[in-house]
Amino acid sequence: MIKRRDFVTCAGAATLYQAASPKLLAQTAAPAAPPPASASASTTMPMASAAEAGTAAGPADFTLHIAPAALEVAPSHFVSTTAYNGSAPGPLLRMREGKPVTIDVINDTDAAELVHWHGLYLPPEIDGSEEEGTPPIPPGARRRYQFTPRPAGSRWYHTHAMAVGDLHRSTYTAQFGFLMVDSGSNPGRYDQELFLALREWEPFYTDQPMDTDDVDVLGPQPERPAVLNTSRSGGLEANSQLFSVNDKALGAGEPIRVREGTRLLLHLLNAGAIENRTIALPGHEFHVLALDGNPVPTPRAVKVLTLGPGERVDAYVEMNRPGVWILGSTFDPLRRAGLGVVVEYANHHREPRWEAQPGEQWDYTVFGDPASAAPGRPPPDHTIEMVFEQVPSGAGQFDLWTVNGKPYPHQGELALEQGKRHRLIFRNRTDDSHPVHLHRHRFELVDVNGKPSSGILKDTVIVPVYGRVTVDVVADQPGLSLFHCHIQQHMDFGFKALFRYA
Ligand SMILES: [Cu+2]
Repeated sequence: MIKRRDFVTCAGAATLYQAASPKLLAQTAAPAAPPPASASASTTMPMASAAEAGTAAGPADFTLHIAPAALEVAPSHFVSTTAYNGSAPGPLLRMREGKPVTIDVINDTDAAELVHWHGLYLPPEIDGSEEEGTPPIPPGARRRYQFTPRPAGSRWYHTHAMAVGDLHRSTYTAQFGFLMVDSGSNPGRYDQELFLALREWEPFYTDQPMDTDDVDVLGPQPERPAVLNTSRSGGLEANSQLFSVNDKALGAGEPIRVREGTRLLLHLLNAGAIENRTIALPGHEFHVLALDGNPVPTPRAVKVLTLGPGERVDAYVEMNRPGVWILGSTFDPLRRAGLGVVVEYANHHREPRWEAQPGEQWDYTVFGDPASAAPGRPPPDHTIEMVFEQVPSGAGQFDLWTVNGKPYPHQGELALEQGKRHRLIFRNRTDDSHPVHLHRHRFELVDVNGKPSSGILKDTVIVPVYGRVTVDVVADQPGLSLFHCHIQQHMDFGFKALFRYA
């Protein structure tokens, strides 16, 4: 399939690995666990808003400085961006479920910013969405957030500013980081823990047809219209030619160093703004434990993982195939353009090896309850249909994206009833797949393109090309909640809706 997304110019990029300097940077290889103390704050600056100000003026548990940064993503190739504390990802915010935390955020940029705490149950005033009523942090200001983290699991934080036509803003920048909410329960045995974010850099707009690694075009496409509207040509789309895991393109950083017989626990995140990514580690399997930080009913091993922007996968890997391997994109042009990291067994030194991964496709439903064991699910109290459509060039240079026929804002028609079970039916009538995210809630997958599912809880789900995904959400978080596609350009041009409690 040819689309404008995910085109990669191979010229130059193919040599990225070979050209990589042996410079050692520990970002990728070290178990990333900066202790809270390393991020403690001065409290001398005035609070930006009394509303969020803590009652005590003590030090924060964590401090995030939003500021311009230059990241050396490939050897001598610096990316000018905006980051948290100068790094990508920003500091790991590790906290305990139910134990209150204080986070100071200082905006050292010249634009208003918002930090969204993705996957947490937080009040709308601090969730980090302006649409919900969170106040932006003005340029030069500091704001203190205090909350009690829950639920436990792999969460993350990122900017929720709008980019609109500006590729130097919002999730196109390096403003993202991991946020782990630990519970008292035993996470299982592992020897090494890694936090790996998939990223693209230096995005640009293009109107040229491009190759794509979208595999879900092979799906059943239950929402494909009988007659496709091809009367207008599409608008510009964001794309990239430089990719990385964390802040290093493949070969540019230290390898992940492992020993045979150990177990590697991976916390994976697609922190990109543009497209779903599919990755593999040849010779090894990912034992998937959790999706979007929520333990799955049926943990199992798979050869490939697909993550839409905003999604997380927690999986362990048994290190039992000694050698030097590439953990990276299954789409050759993306991997050659940096989307990967080298995994090196002790005492093994040779060119990193990649092998194609034919035949396996990502399927959420394999991690659900087996039908025989599925607990009875109560019928929904309400059903809400959400139809996603695209208006080619409907926003000037860009396409417009609509939910139920209208771009954001809507007239308050998406109402939730407190305590009730709502069945949301996502109908994707476009030839893009959309990772849609609901703030402040988790939903249960009920059906993915005709495959029933039970017991999988998520906050972001890919609705495939011309596909249909049904989820149940129990309305237990009063207040406005934003729903949107996590592809930045789609969100910027209409693909948003607010849920309110009736
Ligand atoms: Cu989208």
